[in-house]
Amino acid sequence: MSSRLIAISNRIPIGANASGGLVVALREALAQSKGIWIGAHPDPGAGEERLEPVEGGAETRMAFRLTEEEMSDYYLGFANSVLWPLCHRRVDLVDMQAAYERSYRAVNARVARLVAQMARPDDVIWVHDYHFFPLAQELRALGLTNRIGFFLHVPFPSLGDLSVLPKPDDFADWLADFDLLGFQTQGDVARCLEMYRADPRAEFMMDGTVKMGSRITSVAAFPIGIETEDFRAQAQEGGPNPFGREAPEWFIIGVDRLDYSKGIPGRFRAFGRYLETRPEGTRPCLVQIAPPTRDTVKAYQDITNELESIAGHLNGAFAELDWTPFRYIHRKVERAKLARLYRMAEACAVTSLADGMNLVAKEFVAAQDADDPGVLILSRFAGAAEDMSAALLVNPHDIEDMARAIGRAFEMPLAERQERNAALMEVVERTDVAQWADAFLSRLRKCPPTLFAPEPGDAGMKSAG
Ligand code: ADQ
Repeated sequence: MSSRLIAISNRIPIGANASGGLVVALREALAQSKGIWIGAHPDPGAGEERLEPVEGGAETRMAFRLTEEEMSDYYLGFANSVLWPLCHRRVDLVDMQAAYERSYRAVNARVARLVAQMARPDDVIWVHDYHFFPLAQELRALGLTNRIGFFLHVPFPSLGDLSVLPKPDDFADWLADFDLLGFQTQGDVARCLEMYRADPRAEFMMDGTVKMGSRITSVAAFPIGIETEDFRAQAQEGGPNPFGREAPEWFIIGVDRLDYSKGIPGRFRAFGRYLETRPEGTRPCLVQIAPPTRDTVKAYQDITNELESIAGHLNGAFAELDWTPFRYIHRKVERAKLARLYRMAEACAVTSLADGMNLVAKEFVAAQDADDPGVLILSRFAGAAEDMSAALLVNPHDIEDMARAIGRAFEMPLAERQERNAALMEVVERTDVAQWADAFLSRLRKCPPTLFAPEPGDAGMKSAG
């Protein structure tokens, strides 16, 4: 029987129409291997020791239920109030509580038991994101010798920041039980290797792998992308003008989950600064689409209030009876409409203070008309900047720098826009999400097999291959 793929992510698509790059990429890979996708059900339960089938997908989806307490302590707590700020260089926002850590470990241990119940020895296991850093360790402790890979969607934390964890050395141990660690950028790979370099237990092998005890782990970058063709087709399809009769003359678009890592307040201030210096008679707009997330966490309530206050203040200062420079939409927009908005926009601002990749940057480029493209303004701190250097790269901590970039975008000659767009499009096509999944999985399947599961609390025995 051929090897199946088991994918594990915190969020699992619900319903037949679930879309999004990760859904499509994993769905294809899962369909090819008759695989299984395991994730947390959006509705809480009693924390049962069983998986339940989730209807709707062509692939097999199985969900576990988190209790209300786990939603609060594991998900909103350790994952999103400790690990998320840690990975996004905001250790000042880390809210460390013993109950959070306990819940995180307990959920990972339970998910490992559930995976172990269904995994066959030759299944390949692909774990996604910071919710499951210790999952391989838990699986190895249960005796699994399968190939287990991990992809981190967010930035790898810096060595100094890792010290905020209750037991920083555990972090390297957790990761060492994966066969392959995949990151968004070379910068993330470098930070991970720096962590191992600082750890006297780690040894660097000739082939670039890292050895901890008897465990050998490969570390590589796999920049994620979007469904480029599909998104381009949606943008080209046309449809009603999303603005109706209120279309702005000239606009710059921002699309983000409302998160402090996305640098939205700085973007608003930079646009305000640009308005002060703009050519006379022009009426540009910033259209910001930002649906709320994790809004029971205080840091998220703070950013919501901050943005409303800046937008209100700047509109008060600049708006006229027939012109509102800030249009701030606090909800989700369906993808076809989003694609059209990107295509209509003169520019897109991605000003993250830290970001694993940032798919909005790629979506904006894919949606452009190559003959008359808009301009991408991109933070140097988004993973996307590593490959997308043909964008107008900005420092999101420097309001003047961003205001200047907005001015440049509005004035950029057609030939330069076309040239930059062509270079960016080449990147977006090359890093398509299907290629990303293929590259990761084929590398994982080539990792040397683990021969024995580790003794509890100690290193595993793995062939050096
Ligand atoms: P996110 O932090 O969610 O993802 P991003 O990569 O920009 O960030 O993806 C956001 C997605 O949500 C995009 O597809 C975007 O179109 C969509 N979206 C945002 N606002 C929307 C709205 N109002 N309406 C509709 N759709 C909206 C995490 C990491 C990123 C990494 C991705 C993928 O934080 O750095 O790029 O995973 O690995």
